[in-house]
Amino acid sequence: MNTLAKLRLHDLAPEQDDFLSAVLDGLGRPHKTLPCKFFYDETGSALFDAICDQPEYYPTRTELGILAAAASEIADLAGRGGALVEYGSGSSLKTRLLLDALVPAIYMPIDISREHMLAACHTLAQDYPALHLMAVCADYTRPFRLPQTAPQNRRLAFFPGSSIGNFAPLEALRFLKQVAQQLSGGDGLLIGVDLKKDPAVLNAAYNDAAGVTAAFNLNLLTRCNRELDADFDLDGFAHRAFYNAAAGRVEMHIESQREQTATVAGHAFTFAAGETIHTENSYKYEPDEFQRLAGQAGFELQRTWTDPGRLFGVLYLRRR
Ligand code: AVI
Repeated sequence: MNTLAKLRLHDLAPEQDDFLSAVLDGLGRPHKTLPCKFFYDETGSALFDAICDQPEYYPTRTELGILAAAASEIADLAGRGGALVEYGSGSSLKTRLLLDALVPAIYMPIDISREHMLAACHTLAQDYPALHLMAVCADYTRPFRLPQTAPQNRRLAFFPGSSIGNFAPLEALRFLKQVAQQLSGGDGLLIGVDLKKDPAVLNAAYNDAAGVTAAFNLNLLTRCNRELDADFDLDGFAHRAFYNAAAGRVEMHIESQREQTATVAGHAFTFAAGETIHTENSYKYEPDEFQRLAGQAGFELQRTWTDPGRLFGVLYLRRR
Protein backbone atom coordinates (compact mmCIF):
# COMPACT_ATOMS: atom_id res chain seq x y z
CA MET A 1 0.00 0.00 0.00
CA ASN A 2 1.17 3.56 -0.70
CA THR A 3 1.54 4.96 2.82
CA LEU A 4 1.93 8.51 1.49
CA ALA A 5 -1.69 8.41 0.32
CA LYS A 6 -2.73 8.65 3.97
CA LEU A 7 -0.41 11.54 4.89
CA ARG A 8 -1.39 15.19 4.36
CA LEU A 9 0.73 18.18 5.33
CA HIS A 10 -1.12 21.31 6.46
CA ASP A 11 1.65 23.86 6.29
CA LEU A 12 0.66 27.02 8.17
CA ALA A 13 4.13 28.43 7.36
CA PRO A 14 5.02 29.48 10.92
CA GLU A 15 7.38 32.39 11.28
CA GLN A 16 10.82 31.01 12.14
CA ASP A 17 12.36 32.47 15.27
CA ASP A 18 15.14 34.97 14.83
CA PHE A 19 17.96 33.60 17.00
CA LEU A 20 20.21 36.67 16.63
CA SER A 21 17.52 39.17 17.72
CA ALA A 22 16.55 36.97 20.66
CA VAL A 23 20.17 36.67 21.83
CA LEU A 24 20.89 40.41 21.47
CA ASP A 25 17.68 41.23 23.31
CA GLY A 26 18.19 38.63 26.07
CA LEU A 27 21.83 39.47 26.78
CA GLY A 28 21.07 43.19 26.73
CA ARG A 29 18.70 42.92 29.71
CA PRO A 30 19.72 43.76 33.30
CA HIS A 31 19.12 40.07 34.20
CA LYS A 32 20.52 38.26 31.18
CA THR A 33 18.30 35.59 29.69
CA LEU A 34 18.04 33.32 26.63
CA PRO A 35 14.78 31.62 25.60
CA CYS A 36 14.77 27.84 26.16
CA LYS A 37 13.24 27.15 22.74
CA PHE A 38 16.72 27.70 21.25
CA PHE A 39 18.10 24.62 23.04
CA TYR A 40 16.81 22.36 20.31
CA ASP A 41 19.22 22.49 17.36
CA GLU A 42 20.42 19.08 16.13
CA THR A 43 22.99 18.70 18.93
CA GLY A 44 20.58 20.03 21.56
CA SER A 45 17.82 17.64 20.48
CA ALA A 46 20.23 14.69 20.67
CA LEU A 47 21.37 15.87 24.12
CA PHE A 48 17.75 16.16 25.26
CA ASP A 49 17.13 12.54 24.15
CA ALA A 50 20.20 11.56 26.19
CA ILE A 51 18.88 13.50 29.23
CA CYS A 52 15.70 11.40 29.07
CA ASP A 53 17.85 8.26 29.52
CA GLN A 54 19.75 9.55 32.56
CA PRO A 55 18.98 7.70 35.81
CA GLU A 56 18.31 10.99 37.66
CA TYR A 57 15.89 12.35 35.04
CA TYR A 58 12.72 10.50 36.06
CA PRO A 59 9.98 12.36 34.04
CA THR A 60 10.23 10.52 30.71
CA ARG A 61 10.26 6.94 31.96
CA THR A 62 7.78 7.70 34.74
CA GLU A 63 5.26 9.22 32.35
CA LEU A 64 5.72 6.34 29.92
CA GLY A 65 5.03 3.83 32.72
CA ILE A 66 1.89 5.73 33.77
CA LEU A 67 0.61 5.88 30.18
CA ALA A 68 1.28 2.17 29.61
CA ALA A 69 -0.67 1.24 32.74
CA ALA A 70 -3.54 3.67 32.04
CA ALA A 71 -3.83 3.29 28.25
CA SER A 72 -7.07 1.33 28.14
CA GLU A 73 -8.72 3.57 30.80
CA ILE A 74 -7.68 6.58 28.72
CA ALA A 75 -9.28 5.00 25.67
CA ASP A 76 -12.48 4.37 27.66
CA LEU A 77 -12.62 8.05 28.67
CA ALA A 78 -11.60 9.55 25.32
CA GLY A 79 -13.42 7.07 23.10
CA ARG A 80 -11.87 5.01 20.33
CA GLY A 81 -11.71 5.78 16.62
CA GLY A 82 -11.56 9.59 16.91
CA ALA A 83 -8.76 12.07 16.26
CA LEU A 84 -5.58 12.18 18.35
CA VAL A 85 -4.12 15.70 18.24
CA GLU A 86 -0.57 15.92 19.59
CA TYR A 87 1.13 19.23 20.42
CA GLY A 88 4.64 18.14 19.39
CA SER A 89 6.11 15.90 16.74
CA GLY A 90 4.94 12.45 17.80
CA SER A 91 8.22 10.63 17.42
CA SER A 92 8.00 9.17 20.90
CA LEU A 93 6.97 5.81 22.30
CA LYS A 94 4.16 7.61 24.16
CA THR A 95 2.40 8.39 20.89
CA ARG A 96 2.50 4.73 19.86
CA LEU A 97 1.06 3.65 23.19
CA LEU A 98 -1.95 5.89 22.57
CA LEU A 99 -2.28 4.92 18.91
CA ASP A 100 -2.39 1.26 19.97
CA ALA A 101 -4.96 1.86 22.71
CA LEU A 102 -7.23 4.44 21.03
CA VAL A 103 -7.00 3.15 17.45
CA PRO A 104 -7.85 6.66 16.22
CA ALA A 105 -9.03 7.30 12.66
CA ILE A 106 -6.84 10.41 12.52
CA TYR A 107 -3.50 11.36 14.03
CA MET A 108 -2.73 15.07 13.90
CA PRO A 109 0.74 16.10 15.15
CA ILE A 110 1.51 19.84 15.37
CA ASP A 111 5.14 20.94 15.19
CA ILE A 112 7.17 23.90 14.02
CA SER A 113 9.87 21.59 12.61
CA ARG A 114 8.39 20.38 9.30
CA GLU A 115 11.14 17.89 8.37
CA HIS A 116 11.36 16.27 11.79
CA MET A 117 7.57 15.87 11.94
CA LEU A 118 7.31 14.47 8.40
CA ALA A 119 10.07 11.94 9.10
CA ALA A 120 8.17 10.78 12.21
CA CYS A 121 4.91 10.62 10.20
CA HIS A 122 6.44 8.49 7.44
CA THR A 123 7.51 5.90 9.99
CA LEU A 124 4.09 5.96 11.66
CA ALA A 125 2.34 5.66 8.27
CA GLN A 126 4.24 2.43 7.63
CA ASP A 127 3.45 0.97 11.04
CA TYR A 128 -0.21 2.10 11.15
CA PRO A 129 -1.45 1.63 7.57
CA ALA A 130 -5.10 2.39 8.40
CA LEU A 131 -4.31 5.71 10.11
CA HIS A 132 -4.94 9.07 8.40
CA LEU A 133 -2.07 11.40 9.26
CA MET A 134 -2.74 15.14 9.15
CA ALA A 135 0.59 16.80 9.93
CA VAL A 136 0.20 20.45 10.92
CA CYS A 137 3.30 22.63 10.61
CA ALA A 138 2.63 25.44 13.09
CA ASP A 139 4.07 27.16 16.14
CA TYR A 140 1.65 26.06 18.84
CA THR A 141 2.82 28.78 21.21
CA ARG A 142 1.08 31.30 18.92
CA PRO A 143 -2.53 31.48 17.72
CA PHE A 144 -3.30 29.18 14.77
CA ARG A 145 -6.29 27.25 13.38
CA LEU A 146 -6.42 23.48 13.26
CA PRO A 147 -7.68 21.86 10.04
CA GLN A 148 -11.28 20.66 10.16
CA THR A 149 -12.10 17.04 10.87
CA ALA A 150 -15.50 15.33 10.71
CA PRO A 151 -17.61 16.14 13.80
CA GLN A 152 -17.98 12.42 14.62
CA ASN A 153 -14.20 12.24 15.17
CA ARG A 154 -14.02 13.21 18.85
CA ARG A 155 -10.70 14.86 19.56
CA LEU A 156 -8.19 13.96 22.22
CA ALA A 157 -5.49 16.62 22.62
CA PHE A 158 -2.20 15.20 23.92
CA PHE A 159 0.58 17.30 25.47
CA PRO A 160 3.08 14.96 27.11
CA GLY A 161 6.52 15.35 28.68
CA SER A 162 5.63 18.12 31.16
CA SER A 163 6.40 20.57 28.36
CA ILE A 164 3.65 22.71 29.93
CA GLY A 165 6.19 23.32 32.73
CA ASN A 166 8.42 25.30 30.40
CA PHE A 167 5.70 27.95 30.08
CA ALA A 168 5.32 30.61 32.76
CA PRO A 169 1.90 30.18 34.43
CA LEU A 170 0.26 32.95 32.37
CA GLU A 171 1.66 31.52 29.13
CA ALA A 172 0.47 28.08 30.25
CA LEU A 173 -3.01 29.52 30.75
CA ARG A 174 -2.95 31.14 27.31
CA PHE A 175 -1.82 27.85 25.74
CA LEU A 176 -4.53 25.85 27.54
CA LYS A 177 -7.18 28.36 26.40
CA GLN A 178 -6.00 27.92 22.82
CA VAL A 179 -6.23 24.11 23.15
CA ALA A 180 -9.75 24.51 24.57
CA GLN A 181 -10.69 26.61 21.54
CA GLN A 182 -9.39 23.89 19.23
CA LEU A 183 -11.62 21.29 20.88
CA SER A 184 -15.40 20.91 21.13
CA GLY A 185 -17.39 20.45 24.35
CA GLY A 186 -16.82 16.92 25.68
CA ASP A 187 -13.46 16.43 23.93
CA GLY A 188 -10.46 15.50 26.08
CA LEU A 189 -7.02 16.79 26.95
CA LEU A 190 -4.40 14.34 28.18
CA ILE A 191 -1.48 16.21 29.70
CA GLY A 192 1.73 15.22 31.50
CA VAL A 193 2.56 17.41 34.48
CA ASP A 194 5.69 17.17 36.63
CA LEU A 195 4.70 17.34 40.30
CA LYS A 196 6.17 19.24 43.24
CA LYS A 197 8.38 16.97 45.31
CA ASP A 198 11.50 16.72 47.47
CA PRO A 199 13.87 19.40 46.08
CA ALA A 200 16.77 16.92 46.28
CA VAL A 201 15.08 14.77 43.63
CA LEU A 202 14.54 17.81 41.39
CA ASN A 203 18.07 19.12 41.88
CA ALA A 204 19.50 15.71 40.95
CA ALA A 205 17.28 15.46 37.86
CA TYR A 206 18.68 18.71 36.45
CA ASN A 207 22.28 18.04 37.55
CA ASP A 208 22.87 14.49 36.31
CA ALA A 209 26.21 12.96 37.26
CA ALA A 210 27.17 12.30 33.63
CA GLY A 211 26.93 16.03 32.86
CA VAL A 212 24.43 15.64 30.01
CA THR A 213 22.13 18.42 31.25
CA ALA A 214 25.17 20.67 31.67
CA ALA A 215 26.19 19.97 28.05
CA PHE A 216 22.59 20.64 26.91
CA ASN A 217 22.55 24.01 28.71
CA LEU A 218 26.02 25.11 27.56
CA ASN A 219 25.25 24.05 23.97
CA LEU A 220 23.36 27.36 23.75
CA LEU A 221 26.70 29.20 23.87
CA THR A 222 28.26 26.79 21.34
CA ARG A 223 25.29 27.49 19.11
CA CYS A 224 25.84 31.26 19.47
CA ASN A 225 29.53 30.78 18.56
CA ARG A 226 28.69 28.69 15.50
CA GLU A 227 25.64 30.51 14.17
CA LEU A 228 26.05 34.09 15.35
CA ASP A 229 29.77 34.69 15.05
CA ALA A 230 30.05 34.87 18.86
CA ASP A 231 33.20 34.18 20.89
CA PHE A 232 32.02 32.70 24.20
CA ASP A 233 34.87 30.91 25.98
CA LEU A 234 33.16 27.68 27.01
CA ASP A 235 35.66 27.16 29.85
CA GLY A 236 34.58 30.47 31.35
CA PHE A 237 30.95 29.42 31.94
CA ALA A 238 29.28 26.71 34.03
CA HIS A 239 25.88 25.01 34.24
CA ARG A 240 23.72 25.87 37.27
CA ALA A 241 20.32 24.34 38.02
CA PHE A 242 18.31 24.46 41.25
CA TYR A 243 14.77 24.29 42.56
CA ASN A 244 13.37 27.71 43.48
CA ALA A 245 10.68 26.73 45.98
CA ALA A 246 9.12 30.21 46.23
CA ALA A 247 8.52 30.26 42.47
CA GLY A 248 7.69 26.51 42.24
CA ARG A 249 10.17 25.91 39.44
CA VAL A 250 13.55 24.49 38.56
CA GLU A 251 15.70 27.24 37.09
CA MET A 252 18.58 26.66 34.73
CA HIS A 253 21.31 29.24 34.34
CA ILE A 254 24.69 29.60 32.69
CA GLU A 255 27.08 31.18 35.19
CA SER A 256 30.09 33.26 34.27
CA GLN A 257 33.13 31.95 36.14
CA ARG A 258 35.00 35.26 36.05
CA GLU A 259 34.66 38.82 34.88
CA GLN A 260 34.76 38.67 31.08
CA THR A 261 33.44 40.11 27.84
CA ALA A 262 31.96 38.16 24.95
CA THR A 263 30.89 39.48 21.58
CA VAL A 264 27.93 38.35 19.50
CA ALA A 265 27.82 39.56 15.89
CA GLY A 266 29.99 42.53 16.85
CA HIS A 267 28.00 43.45 20.00
CA ALA A 268 29.98 43.26 23.26
CA PHE A 269 28.44 41.93 26.49
CA THR A 270 30.24 42.06 29.82
CA PHE A 271 29.77 39.51 32.58
CA ALA A 272 30.65 39.89 36.25
CA ALA A 273 32.07 36.84 38.05
CA GLY A 274 29.04 34.80 39.18
CA GLU A 275 26.59 36.62 36.90
CA THR A 276 24.18 34.27 35.14
CA ILE A 277 22.19 33.94 31.95
CA HIS A 278 18.80 32.51 32.89
CA THR A 279 18.07 29.86 30.24
CA GLU A 280 15.04 27.84 31.40
CA ASN A 281 12.23 27.53 33.91
CA SER A 282 10.58 24.20 34.52
CA TYR A 283 7.46 24.71 36.65
CA LYS A 284 6.28 21.94 38.95
CA TYR A 285 2.65 21.74 40.09
CA GLU A 286 0.55 20.21 42.82
CA PRO A 287 -2.26 18.29 41.09
CA ASP A 288 -4.94 20.68 42.48
CA GLU A 289 -2.88 23.72 41.45
CA PHE A 290 -2.85 22.46 37.88
CA GLN A 291 -6.54 21.56 38.07
CA ARG A 292 -7.33 25.20 38.97
CA LEU A 293 -5.22 26.52 36.08
CA ALA A 294 -6.90 24.16 33.61
CA GLY A 295 -10.28 25.08 35.09
CA GLN A 296 -9.66 28.73 34.20
CA ALA A 297 -9.05 27.62 30.61
CA GLY A 298 -12.38 25.76 30.39
CA PHE A 299 -11.37 22.22 31.38
CA GLU A 300 -12.81 19.91 34.01
CA LEU A 301 -10.59 17.28 35.60
CA GLN A 302 -11.85 13.74 35.02
CA ARG A 303 -8.98 11.58 36.17
CA THR A 304 -5.39 11.80 37.46
CA TRP A 305 -2.88 8.97 37.27
CA THR A 306 0.46 9.06 39.11
CA ASP A 307 3.32 6.67 39.82
CA PRO A 308 3.80 5.09 43.29
CA GLY A 309 6.37 7.79 44.21
CA ARG A 310 3.95 10.58 43.12
CA LEU A 311 6.70 12.08 40.99
CA PHE A 312 4.64 12.74 37.87
CA GLY A 313 0.99 13.21 36.97
CA VAL A 314 -0.96 12.38 33.83
CA LEU A 315 -4.29 14.23 33.84
CA TYR A 316 -7.35 13.63 31.70
CA LEU A 317 -9.40 16.83 31.44
CA ARG A 318 -12.66 17.32 29.62
CA ARG A 319 -13.44 20.45 27.64
CA ARG A 320 -16.60 21.97 29.19
C1 AVI B 1 11.30 19.67 27.68
N1 AVI B 1 11.17 19.98 29.12
C2 AVI B 1 9.93 19.48 29.66
C3 AVI B 1 12.36 19.58 29.91
C4 AVI B 1 12.16 19.94 31.41
O1 AVI B 1 12.36 19.06 32.24
O2 AVI B 1 11.77 21.08 31.70
C5 AVI B 1 13.62 20.26 29.40
C6 AVI B 1 14.83 19.96 30.24
N2 AVI B 1 15.65 20.85 30.71
C7 AVI B 1 16.60 20.25 31.40
N3 AVI B 1 16.36 18.95 31.42
C8 AVI B 1 15.25 18.75 30.69
